[in-house]
Amino acid sequence: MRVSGQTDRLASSVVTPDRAVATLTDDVRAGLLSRPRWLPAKYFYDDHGSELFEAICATPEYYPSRAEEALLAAHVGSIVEAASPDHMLELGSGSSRKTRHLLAACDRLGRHPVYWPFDVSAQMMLDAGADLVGRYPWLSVHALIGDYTGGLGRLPLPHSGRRLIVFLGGTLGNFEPAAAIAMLREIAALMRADDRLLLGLDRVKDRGRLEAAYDDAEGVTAAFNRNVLTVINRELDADFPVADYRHRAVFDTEHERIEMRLAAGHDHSVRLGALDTFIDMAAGEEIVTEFSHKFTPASIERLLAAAGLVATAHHEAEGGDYSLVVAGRADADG
Ligand code: SAH
Ligand code: AVI
Repeated sequence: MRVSGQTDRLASSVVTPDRAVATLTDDVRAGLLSRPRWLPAKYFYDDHGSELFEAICATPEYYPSRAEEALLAAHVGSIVEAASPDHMLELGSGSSRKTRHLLAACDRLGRHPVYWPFDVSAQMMLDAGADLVGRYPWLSVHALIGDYTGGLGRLPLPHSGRRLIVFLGGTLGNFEPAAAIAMLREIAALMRADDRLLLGLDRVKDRGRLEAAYDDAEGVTAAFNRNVLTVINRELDADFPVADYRHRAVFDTEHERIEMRLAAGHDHSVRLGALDTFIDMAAGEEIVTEFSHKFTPASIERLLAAAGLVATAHHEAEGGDYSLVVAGRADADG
C-alpha cells in the first residue's frame, strides 16, 4: 500500500474484528446462489470504486453530498462547541473531504482532537490522512483499516477524553433497519455522557429526484454499480460480462429505500472460479447491489431511540432534503 507523505502524525492500524466477518467468497456464495440474488454494498469500494463514489458526489443529480456539506458549513461551529472533542472517530470516512469543515472549526475553537478515520478502503483513507496532516500542522491522524460490521469493540482509542463519532454521507442508510439499530447501539456503547454522534441521513422525497440521484445522466452511478462485478471477476476468478449488465435504481416506497440493481442483458452462464461453480443468469434477471434507506424526522427519532440515543440538535436542509443530527446517550444526565 502506498502511503504518500507519511509523517509521524499519520499512523494506521488494521482493526481486529469482534466477530467473524464473512469473506467475499462467503458473501458471494450466500448472495449470488440464492434468490433474489444480492451482494453486500461494501464491495463497491475498491480503489476504483472509491474514486467513482467521489465522482458521483460531483454529479448534478446526487444532491445528498452537497446538502450535507452545506449543513456542515453552516452549523459546524455549534456542533464542535457542543462536542468539544479530544478524539474524532469517523466511520466510512472515504476521502474525508467534508471532515475538513469539522477540523477547521476545531482549529478556530482551539480544540485539537486526534482524528481516527475508519474505512475498508485503505488507500483512499491513507491518501486523505496524508492530505489532512499537510493541511493542519497540529493534527494527528490514526487511520483504522477494516470492516466496521465486524464491531467497534476493539478500536485502539484511548479511554480518556471526549469523543465525537462522525458517520456522514447517509451511509447508515445502506444498512437494513435492524442492522442500522445494531450499529447505532455499538456506537452508543463507545460513548460516555458528554460524547456526541454526528450523523448524516438522507430524507424521503419525491421519487423523481431520488431515482435521478441514483441514475445520473453521465452514467457515473451505473459505472459504480457495475464495478462490483469487476471486483468479483478479479477477486474470485469470475467472468461476468460486466458491460452487458444494466444499471437500475428504483425507489421502494414501502421500505423507503432506493434499491440499486444490476440486470443481466441476455441469458448467460457465469463462472465463479474460486467457488468452483457456475450460475445461470436469465435475460433481465437482477442482482440487488445496494439499499439506500431514506428517513423522515419521525423515523430518525425512532431509530435513535431504539439505540439508546437522543438528538441534541437536528439541522435540516431547505425543504427537508437532508438531516444532520447531533445525538448523545439517552441515559446521560442533563
Ligand atoms: N463519508 C464519506 C464517504 C461515504 S461512501 C462521505 O460522506 O462522502 C461510504 C464509505 O464507507 C466508503 O469510503 C466505503 O469504503 C466505506 N465503507 C463501506 N462499507 C464499509 C464497511 N463495512 N466497513 C468500513 N468502511 C465501509
Ligand atoms: C455511501 N452511500 C451512502 C451512498 C448512497 O447514497 O447510498 C452510496 C451510493 N450509491 C449510489 N450512489 C451513491
